[in-house]
Formats: sequence, C-alpha cells, structure tokens
Amino acid sequence: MARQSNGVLFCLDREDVLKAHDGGVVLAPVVAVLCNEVSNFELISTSNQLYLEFASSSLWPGHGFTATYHFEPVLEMNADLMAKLTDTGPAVSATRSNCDIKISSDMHKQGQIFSPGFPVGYLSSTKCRYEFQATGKERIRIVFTYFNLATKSNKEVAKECNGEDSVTPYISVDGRWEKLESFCGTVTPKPVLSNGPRLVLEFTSFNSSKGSGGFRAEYKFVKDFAVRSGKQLSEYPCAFRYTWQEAMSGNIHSPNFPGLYPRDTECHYFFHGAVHQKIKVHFHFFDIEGIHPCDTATDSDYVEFFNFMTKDEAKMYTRHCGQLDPFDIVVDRRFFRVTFRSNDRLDGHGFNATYHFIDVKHTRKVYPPAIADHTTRSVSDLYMLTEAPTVRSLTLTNSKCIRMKTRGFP
Ligand SMILES: [Ca+2]
Repeated sequence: MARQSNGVLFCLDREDVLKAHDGGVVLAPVVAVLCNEVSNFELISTSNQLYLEFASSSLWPGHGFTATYHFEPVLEMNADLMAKLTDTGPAVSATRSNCDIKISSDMHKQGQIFSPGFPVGYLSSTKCRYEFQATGKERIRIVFTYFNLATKSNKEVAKECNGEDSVTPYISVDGRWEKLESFCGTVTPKPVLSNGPRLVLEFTSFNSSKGSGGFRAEYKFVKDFAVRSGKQLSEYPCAFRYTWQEAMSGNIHSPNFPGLYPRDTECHYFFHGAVHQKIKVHFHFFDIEGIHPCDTATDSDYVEFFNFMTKDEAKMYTRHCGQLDPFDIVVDRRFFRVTFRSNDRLDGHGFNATYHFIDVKHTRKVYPPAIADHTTRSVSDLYMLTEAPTVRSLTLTNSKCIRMKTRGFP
C-alpha cells in the first residue's frame, strides 16, 4: 500500500495489520503490530512459540508481507562471559585480547558493564563491543552510573567526539546498524533505549585513561519502555491506561524520558474518567523531532491527541511536534488518548506531562417551579441535566439553544 503523505499513520486504527503475539495463543502479549510499509523488521520470541495474526478489512488491496523465520538455540552463560561481566581489574584488561561481550536476556535480565580496567583505568587503542539481544516485548535500556573518559583537550565536555575516547550506541534500523550520538568527556550520558531487540555499545580509546576511570553502566531488559506510570496493556506493543479510580492525577512521559526516545516506536496513553469528569494534561516539556504539520512528508515524529474511543464518535484530534513551550490540553469528555509515534530517523527527548481528572463543578441554582421547564444554566450543569426528567431545553453559555429529550419527557 502506498505510503500516505499525511493523516493517521499509526497502527492502532488501521484496518490491515499484522499482529505478533509472544506465545502460542492469541491471548499471548502483543509484541508488535505492523501496518502500512515496514521493511527488515526483526522479532525474537521469548519462548519456542510465536503467533502471527494477519487481518485485512480495508477496501484497498495491498501487497501483503513476506518474512523468514529461524529456530535458534537459547544463548547460555559460559565461564568466559561470566569472567568478563564480573572481573574488571586492570590485570585482566591488560591481558585480555578480546573484550567483546554478548549478553542475551535469556542469561540475565539486568546487570552491569564496565570499561576495561574499571575503576582504575583503561589502556590506549582499545575497542570493546557490548552486544545485547532482547526477546519478545523487551527493549534494552542502558543507564550510565559513572562516566569519566579522557579527552585530548582535558575539557570537561568534548563538543565533538571525533578522535576522542568515546562510547557509541548502535541500533538496528531496516536491517542496518545505525550509529547514535557518541558520548565522550566526563558528563554522564542520559539513558539509552533500543528501538528493537538488538543494541550494541562500542567503547573506543585512543589514549590511555591517564587517571580517568572509564565508564560503568547498568543494563536492563525492560518491557515497559521505561514508562513508569499507568497500567501497561498486554494487547498492544506499547500502551498504558490511566483511570480516575487509580489516581486522580499523575505523570506521563515518552519512552525512555529524559533520554532520547527510541525510533520506530508507537505508544498509546489511554485516560478513562468518570461520567462527571473532564481531563486536563499539562505538558511541562516537549521536544518531538519534526516540523509542522508533523506528517510523513516532513519526516516528523509526532504526538497526537484524541477524545474518542471508537471511529463512530465525534472526533477531535490534534497533532503536535517540534520544541514547544509548556501547554495544556483540556478535554470536556471522559475519555482521552495520547499517541506518540517516532519514525526511523532523528531523535528528540520526548515529553513529560502531568494529567488530572477534574470533577465538573455543579453550579446549578435553585429555581422556582414555575420556570423549571425553560431555564438558563451553565454548561457545567450538562451532566446533571441529562439525568433530570423534567428538563425540556437548556441554553449554553455561547447562546446556542439545544433542545433535548430526556428520560421521562412526554
Ligand atoms: Ca524521528
């Protein structure tokens, strides 16, 4: 199917999708929903079963999909790897000819990695690859807990890492290894989250550390995209639900915030209020790589807001991208959805926001019975009025008159 130049591109509402469940049954957690055009997408199951579900209900024909599959043995921890993960002394790094490490989530769900010789120091002309492989919904998250690499200029932060000792993350995009921003100097980098089941960190030294200790980082195979709030829904690759019963207010943020968000990622945040509530979301920070109108023609990532649950309802949706000052979104309905979507190039730091379920105030006055059939009330009474059996009409504050039928009206 041809790629649309604008409009809704995420997979949630698409009629033609390929859904992958991490297990042998349809109830197994959904790890990927593919739609539109995708190439070289890789999926690694957690167990020896994977369930693919293809559905097409649109009126437009497509070319479908083709894929290859492999049955692979589970990687196991060996003595050499154990030594590399736990032995960080300078004697080991001096004699070790190969400091490359491959870590699968089958072995460890979390742990630490170090530069060679940490914390004493590393040698010159060293190159180490730390290769990670996740399964299912997991992504690899790296959080640096110590960072002190030697720089030529001895400045605190080297502006460009060219020719400097550095750590560089690589991710797999369309089957190619793509380099992300390199880290050098002494400022601790922000967390890194992979866009799929593979991530490589490459440590390169040109000079000996000269007293700089190197780096230490925690790795973790995470299923929650490092989103720390709401209830994660297993029927989507990345979705979280927020209800008024669980919390009247709280925080939401983009995957891996405050680090860069991962590429090719779609996350949904669903808000469910009570009948008499509206929803307000205040964005404190907003940095989504893209330019207006935030569509595919401009290669933009975006955040989109919806106030409808099904396609049949009256719709409101607005799309945002770029670096924006703090702003509010207020929805006079009990349902709200925020959808984040990133493409396969360029990154931003995402968003951070606070949400509130707000009880609509009932400012209704007491009127004499004689005018009970035609009276003027504020719009905030709307929810109450729909429950009242004797009301025949109401006037909104913008002077439009709406005639309503309610229960009990003759
Ligand atoms: Ca992007």
